[in-house]
Amino acid sequence: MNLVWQKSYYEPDRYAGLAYLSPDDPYGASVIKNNQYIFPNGGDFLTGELYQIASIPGYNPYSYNQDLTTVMSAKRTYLGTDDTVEVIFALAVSKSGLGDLKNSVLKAKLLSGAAIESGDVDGDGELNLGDVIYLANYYLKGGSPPVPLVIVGDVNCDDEINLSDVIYLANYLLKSGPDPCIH
Ligand SMILES: [Ca+2]
Ligand SMILES: [Ca+2]
Repeated sequence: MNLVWQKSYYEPDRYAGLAYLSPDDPYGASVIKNNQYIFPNGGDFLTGELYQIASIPGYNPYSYNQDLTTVMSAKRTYLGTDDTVEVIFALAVSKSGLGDLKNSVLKAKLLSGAAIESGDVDGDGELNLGDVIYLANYYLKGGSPPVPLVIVGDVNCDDEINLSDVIYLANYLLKSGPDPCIH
């Protein structure tokens, strides 16, 4: 997930995040100090300053607790005169912790129509046997549904969630079976 987030200093469970959803990976993201980049200039960047920040590839966090701004930049795209490009970002806030923030971003991703990977049904960011057990519990024992939306449990993309998904996921993890599908 291409997500940059900031955590409230005063409210530990309060988060705000910026995610780049499509068309591909972002070029870079930086967290910058407001009192250095914004306020001294009357609420605006100096000429070339924003370009300089946005030209740094990768994630460049600034982790000191103070007033901060997040800048995220896309890869360079070359367009003809009649071309259009659709770029989708998501802004999310949460008062219930980082997991809730990530789930909100994934929901936004689904709603935007962007591709979403299946398989991490417990939403912990990893694909492992815990997901097989979680999915089996959901289907067989009425356990908690896959998060953030049930669709991530349909790992073979046949529009149903049933025992074949549990087996498919187990095969992938234990027997090098095919990858969980992308919706
Ligand atoms: Ca997982
Ligand atoms: Ca299925």
